[in-house]
Amino acid sequence: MALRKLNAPATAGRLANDTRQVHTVRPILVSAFHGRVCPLAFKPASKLGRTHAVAPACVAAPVELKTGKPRREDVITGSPDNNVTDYIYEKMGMDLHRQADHPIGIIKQAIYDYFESRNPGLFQKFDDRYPIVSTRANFDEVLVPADHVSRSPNDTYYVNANTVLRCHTSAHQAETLRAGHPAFLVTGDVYRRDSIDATHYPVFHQMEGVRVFSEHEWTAAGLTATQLAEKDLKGALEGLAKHLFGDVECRWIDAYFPFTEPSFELEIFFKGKWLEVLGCGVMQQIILDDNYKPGHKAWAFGLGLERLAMVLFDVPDIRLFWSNDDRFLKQFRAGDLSARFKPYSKFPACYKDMAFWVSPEFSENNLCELVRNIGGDLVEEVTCIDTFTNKKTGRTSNCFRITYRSMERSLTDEEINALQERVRQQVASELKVELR
Ligand code: FA5
Ligand code: MG
Repeated sequence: MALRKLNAPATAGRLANDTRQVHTVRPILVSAFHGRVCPLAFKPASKLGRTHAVAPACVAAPVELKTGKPRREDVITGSPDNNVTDYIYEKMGMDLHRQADHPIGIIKQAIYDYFESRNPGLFQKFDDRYPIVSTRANFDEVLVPADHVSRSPNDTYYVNANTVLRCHTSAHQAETLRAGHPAFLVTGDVYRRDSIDATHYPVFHQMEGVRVFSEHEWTAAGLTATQLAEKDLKGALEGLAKHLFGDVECRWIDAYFPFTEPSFELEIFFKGKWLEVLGCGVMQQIILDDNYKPGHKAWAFGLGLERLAMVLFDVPDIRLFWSNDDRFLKQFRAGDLSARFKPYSKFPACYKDMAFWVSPEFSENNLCELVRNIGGDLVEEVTCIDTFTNKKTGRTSNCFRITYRSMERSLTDEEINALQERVRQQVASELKVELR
């Protein structure tokens, strides 16, 4: 992942991984600052502030209750801003999180059960919110600044200029608070143009959690409002990690999100690397004041359900969750957290390298999108393995390695060569780069 977000401003790069300081303890550790950034954790140069009109305070507003698979013409609209592909549309409405025997459905239920046992009856649960939302809900109402990288069509799927496929379940925070709920869990499919590897997929599932406190609660605890929210948040999530994983090695990382302060990410040590599984923090006061009632405090989190399911069930590649293969699906059963994925066989990978002179318009996300549209789930990883700038001409060359591998069968050379040839042709014609 070293070159993720090639296009992001230097301050937002993921390249600072090795400079971060983290303190690690078992089973959970609390940490210090690190410079790593994810799409929603990009800190703009401008100071956080209220840069957008947000909804006026109101007590109860109806929540959009459309459900089911959206119609194709409501997603692939012909608008000049539309950048959703059929590959993405096909994934909509599959609702893996609502399938009781699917690992994503199992982990959702396990998290529900945990919160139910910790605070019986407290959390309202929603798992059928429509995934097509306004830019206002997805960004403005959670204070995402106008110049934030996550708003770019390079990162987000736009249905039209004012409507997106939600890129996080935080899109439902404000409306659910306005409906008057003091504690809730919202689960759904979310969509992002992103890099390609074993832990990133353009469609995945998140669960948003929010809990509001009132003044008597922090007074009774002898804490400030923020202290109580932070303490309860970390206690809840550390308890969740223990409930799901037992003695797994975890650490807290200080983070940045526009909608929380302070903010944290939780990472779990999985297959030799730290894997980020969630973002969270103390909700920005203005979101609560505008959408709930003044005089309260809240925490919020957003969990990546695939990431948690990978750790719990020992699933090595995120593409497996979309498999129709019974050899995968039959390994899991509702309520059974003890299943561990047994690979049916590891098919060989095939690597294809491709070098080109980039142009200012080039982005890794555009490349990944193009490769995914041609190769579908046969694409395991796209990674930049070399980059250099010619001193004389000032031109920069990138070499990307595309790894093809099926989870289900062996691939033939002819098949891969044909795919790679289409990739090369489209890269040259659509990405404004010059193949070398
Ligand atoms: C968010 O989406 C914030 N909305 C989370 C949040 C909510 C923070 C409430 C504070 C308060 P982030 O972009 O880091 O943050 O994504 C959250 C989680 O989604 C990640 O930790 C990871 O588990 C998962 N995730 C992100 N991108 C992908 C991807 N491409 N594939 C699979 N999982 C992903
Ligand atoms: Mg993150």
